[in-house]
Amino acid sequence: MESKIILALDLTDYQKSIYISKIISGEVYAIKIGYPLVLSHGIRIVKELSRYSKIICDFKLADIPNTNRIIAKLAKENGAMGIISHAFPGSDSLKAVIDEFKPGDIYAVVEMSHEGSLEYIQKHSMEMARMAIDLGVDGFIVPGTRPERIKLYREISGRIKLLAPGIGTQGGDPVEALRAGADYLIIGRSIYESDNPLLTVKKLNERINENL
Ligand code: BMP
Repeated sequence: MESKIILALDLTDYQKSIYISKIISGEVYAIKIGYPLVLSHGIRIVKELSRYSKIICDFKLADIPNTNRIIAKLAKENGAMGIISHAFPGSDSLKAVIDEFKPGDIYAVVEMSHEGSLEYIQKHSMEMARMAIDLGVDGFIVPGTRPERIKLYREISGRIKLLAPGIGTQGGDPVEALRAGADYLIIGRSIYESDNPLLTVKKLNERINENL
């Protein structure tokens, strides 16, 4: 069975990121990389790691359409399979990412896993989700820390994939998030900071397969 796990590789260490990507790639659906790695080693790290795994660029794009487009192009040219964009800057900004990055997968952040997400983002999350569906995104980032919210997104999302971060270190439970309707779990520290990341991922995959 295909793994439900997307590894969040929030590292700055080059050797460690290559090592973990190599050993873990066969056990995860994809690897998500973001500013920690790209600011440390440049956009070429996307190309390098895409030798081992599908890469999702977590750039949380939140700019005017033109700037979003330039960044999405860089991710695409360097071999990213997916890109994460914020939805809150509005439909024109998100559409620019979609137009540039297709046929790659575009995932829109509609709600976040941390407490601060309740202050502003959550208040408009359903409107943002509907806008993103209309524009044709492939998936949403939804809070793995709030399974009851994942259920709501599942109800309105149809074919749209739900990717849930916040599992493990932030308190979310993998099985609960998947039962609530998540398609994939984004997991970082509880894997790459563990003593044996490969064993940790294997055990997580086993637990998921046994409980779904
Ligand atoms: P960790 O499992 O170490 O908490 O990592 C979670 C990953 O998911 C991080 O890369 C974080 O930036 C990202 N993320 C999140 O935790 N919550 C969100 O709402 C959106 C995210 O992209």
